[in-house]
Amino acid sequence: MVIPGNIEGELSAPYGLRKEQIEFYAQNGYLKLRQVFTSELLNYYQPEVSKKVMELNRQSLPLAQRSTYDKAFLQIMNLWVESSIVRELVFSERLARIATELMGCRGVRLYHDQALYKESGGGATPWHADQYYFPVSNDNIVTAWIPLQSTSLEMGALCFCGKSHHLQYGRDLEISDESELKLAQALKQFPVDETPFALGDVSFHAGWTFHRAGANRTGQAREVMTIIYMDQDMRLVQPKNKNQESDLEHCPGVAIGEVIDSPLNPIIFTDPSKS
Ligand SMILES: O=C(O)CCC(=O)C(=O)O
Repeated sequence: MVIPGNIEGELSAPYGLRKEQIEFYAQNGYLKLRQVFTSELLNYYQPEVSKKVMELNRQSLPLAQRSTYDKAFLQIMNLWVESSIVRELVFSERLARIATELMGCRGVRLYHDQALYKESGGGATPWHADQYYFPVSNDNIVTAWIPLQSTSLEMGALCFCGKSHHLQYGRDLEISDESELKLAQALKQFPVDETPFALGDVSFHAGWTFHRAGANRTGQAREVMTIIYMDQDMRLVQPKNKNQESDLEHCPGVAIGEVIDSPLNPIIFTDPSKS
């Protein structure tokens, strides 16, 4: 299918990140950006992302019978491999340039993408930091969270704990009832950003920033696409827990100590002035 010219242009044109926004990310470990994409673009990709989620979903248990993790969302990874249309969004230069500028590295490669669909009645996403799951050599890893509809707190908008990327406590906690309980206590000293997302808003959070989302108390699924970018020079390290062991599947054929340069981890953007 041929991509409409205006959408192609929007995917690649720079967003125009300001210096104070880069500073906010460095200080707080996350950044919420307004109107990164138009509703036209998101409404163009939403049907394909949803189609792939439905096709690839293997979760068939009713919500009441699932674990806390599985109640939080349907999680479908690496849609870009399954759909040439979703690939266009995941390879957006606009998004990858933002990730590169926020982390101050010379470029970014894909760790993986994932759709996170919180069903109507789906549970809360407990407090956690993503980097607990990643066997990587430095902290330059960031998730872009891209809602495919306007997302209220009632629907499960993502919330961030500002400055929590400096906290060492809780870095050994997987997503669970335990992480929710222990981190809710430990994070009381930090400011929480709990605000809705308009359609077009996109957030970026660092690997060690603690975040959560409430339950979906609306009658509509909360449809979100995410892209995890890492420093293009990131190396694989020895996994430190069973979840990092499982995440090796995202870096096929890469040996411990090597740059994560597998076919599943393409470079999406390199800053021409730093290449
Ligand atoms: O979408 C959610 O509920 C959680 C998202 C999240 O934890 C992430 O993208 O890192």
